[in-house]
Amino acid sequence: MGSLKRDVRILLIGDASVGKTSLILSLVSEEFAEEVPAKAEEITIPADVTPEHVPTHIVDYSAKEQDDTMLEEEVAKASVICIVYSVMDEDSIQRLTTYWLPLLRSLLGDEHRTPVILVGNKVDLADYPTLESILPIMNDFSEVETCVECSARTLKNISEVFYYAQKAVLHPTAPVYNPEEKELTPAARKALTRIFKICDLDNDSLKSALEDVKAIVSRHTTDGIIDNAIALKGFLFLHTLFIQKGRHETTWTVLRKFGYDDNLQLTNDFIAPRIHVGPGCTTELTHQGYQFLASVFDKYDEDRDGCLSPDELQNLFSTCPLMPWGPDVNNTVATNGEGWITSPGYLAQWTLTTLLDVPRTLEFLAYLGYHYHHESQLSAVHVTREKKIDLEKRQTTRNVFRCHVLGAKFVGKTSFLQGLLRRNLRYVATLNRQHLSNFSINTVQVYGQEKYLLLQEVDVTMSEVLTPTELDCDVACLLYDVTNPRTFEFCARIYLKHFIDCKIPTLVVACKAEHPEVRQDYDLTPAQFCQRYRLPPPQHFTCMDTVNWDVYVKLATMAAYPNLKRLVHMLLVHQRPLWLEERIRLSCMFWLSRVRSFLLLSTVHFITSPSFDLQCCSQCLASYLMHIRDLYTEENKLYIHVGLGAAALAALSFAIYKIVRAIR
Ligand SMILES: Nc1nc2c(ncn2[C@@H]2O[C@H](COP(=O)(O)OP(=O)(O)OP(=O)(O)O)[C@@H](O)[C@H]2O)c(=O)[nH]1
Ligand SMILES: [Mg+2]
Repeated sequence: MGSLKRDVRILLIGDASVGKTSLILSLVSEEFAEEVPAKAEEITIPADVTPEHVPTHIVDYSAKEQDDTMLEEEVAKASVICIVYSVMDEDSIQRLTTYWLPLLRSLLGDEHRTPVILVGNKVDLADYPTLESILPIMNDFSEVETCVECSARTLKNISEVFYYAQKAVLHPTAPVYNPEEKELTPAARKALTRIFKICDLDNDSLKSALEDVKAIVSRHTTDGIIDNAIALKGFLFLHTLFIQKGRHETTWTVLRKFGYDDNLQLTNDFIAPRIHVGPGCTTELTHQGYQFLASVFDKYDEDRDGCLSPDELQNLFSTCPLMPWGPDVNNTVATNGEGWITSPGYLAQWTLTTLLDVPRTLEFLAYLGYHYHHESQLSAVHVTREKKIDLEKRQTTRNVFRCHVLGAKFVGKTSFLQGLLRRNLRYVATLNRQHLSNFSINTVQVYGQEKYLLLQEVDVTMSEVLTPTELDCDVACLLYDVTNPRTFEFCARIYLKHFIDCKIPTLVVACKAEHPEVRQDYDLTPAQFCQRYRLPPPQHFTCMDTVNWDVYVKLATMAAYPNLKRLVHMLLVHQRPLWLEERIRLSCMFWLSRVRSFLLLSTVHFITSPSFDLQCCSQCLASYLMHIRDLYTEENKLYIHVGLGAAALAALSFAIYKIVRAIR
């Protein structure tokens, strides 16, 4: 990412006989040739032998062999132009300003950006300094990057000419420095300010700068050093100094590292690296991505209250050209009582952006300075494997699940979405309706693991037609209102039209469940409907005072384990609290591992010992029983009995095996 890898094309123009061809041939053969052709062939110097490590083409021009159109073409193709004059030929010096520089402006435009170098040749013939008459030209023609004197005969400064030419292309002055004002251009100030903010990791200026650098800054600026650290003003001063001392490459190396091109715009490669997301795959943040974004949060949460006040949020995005989030973000993720985004809410919002619009996440990671610590933003994003494979393998590594929420008008979709942010009706009533969002996202525990559940309100109340994108979710949630008899029919129709044949798990939710349920105007009651179509029974939901959080856990569980439909269904039918499901799973795992180790021990023992070793076996059994005694509580009784039964059965099988072997 350091410097731009591209070709440099150096064109030499100037009056006849000033020594253009000789200069080129002297550079190539490292000796002066008395006889030279009118025009040298184009020369390409491979990257590894040039000082800046870029392939360089050197192109000669001769009026004897080329007409104006050919010159025009070459000028257009050149990345830098050397106008050669002879220090001994006053005419050739005059013609720099009367002919050559105006010609370039007429061909390339008055404000052209092709750097020009004035090259005074045949300095071996002059015994007095000649540059004085040339330097003022630089003030009148800002495109002139530098002047250099040389001799093709003595080889003096020959390689410097080409080095300056390369440098003028790779580290041009015009975009970063205004020589008339003797200061950085506004674009350079803006870019360097952004870089300063990114490098200032703890938001208290650059403390670690070298002491002598700080000394220089403090000598030349009033508040360049604050609290023994380089402040923004000092940082900008340092770069002005680098450019004034001809060390443009220092400033440009910094700018390139942070993604800037020659026009001080962030390059496309930098903000939009290619990422391939195949069909059925999703995008999630990696651990590195979360870590980086969390560190940005910590840096800007200046009062350490775990929330971003509007000012802190503004500062956080001050290195970006625009705010990525609108006012609706406060109703999409968790906030504090004042509506300020909390740290988990902030990470949830990035999770949402990464899932729905990964190019935007990549772009903002670049603006926020992800490259300062990592090679590319791609390491912050993970493309999940196809959902089809997850279903085949019956397990998923995904952490973010999409749930589409559908329901007739006024059934309570918005409140259901807000409930995921643990907001009750009273709180929702205080919100500005215009800032409400169609999304909400929060973390939910699924079998002890933290997963993101993203709810999206899909508005199909009029058409009842779902597009493939509207169907693209991990779980569907159909809402009806227990107080309105005409709301369940919508759920039933949507289910029968769209979800009955697809593999998306579906949950019917009865909203406003604090009220008594009225009979729905539909052939079947919601419970009968769910039973007929083998759906989990309708889940009652209210967010009047406290929110029924269980529903979200169920949705996330169904999304995470779509192929365990029956199990989830069974658990939901019996309305067991979730801790019990967790307990069953953990207990099963525990007892399985116990039985397995017992079996292993017994097997090893039975197979290796020729005779039955009572002592060893009883030791093994004793330790096993000790475990059981510790765990034998009222709650665990059932599972222990099952475990013991399994172990006994296993032991019996081995005994039979042993006996059969002994008989044979
Ligand atoms: N003393 C001295 N003579 C030089 C130097 N460079 C070139 N010459 C001589 O100047 C004359 C012109 O050199 P060229 O290299 O042919 O000049 P050019 O600019 O290519 O000329 P055109 O192709 O006609 O435009 C030749 O006689 C060279 O030997 C130099 O550094 N010192
Ligand atoms: Mg020539």
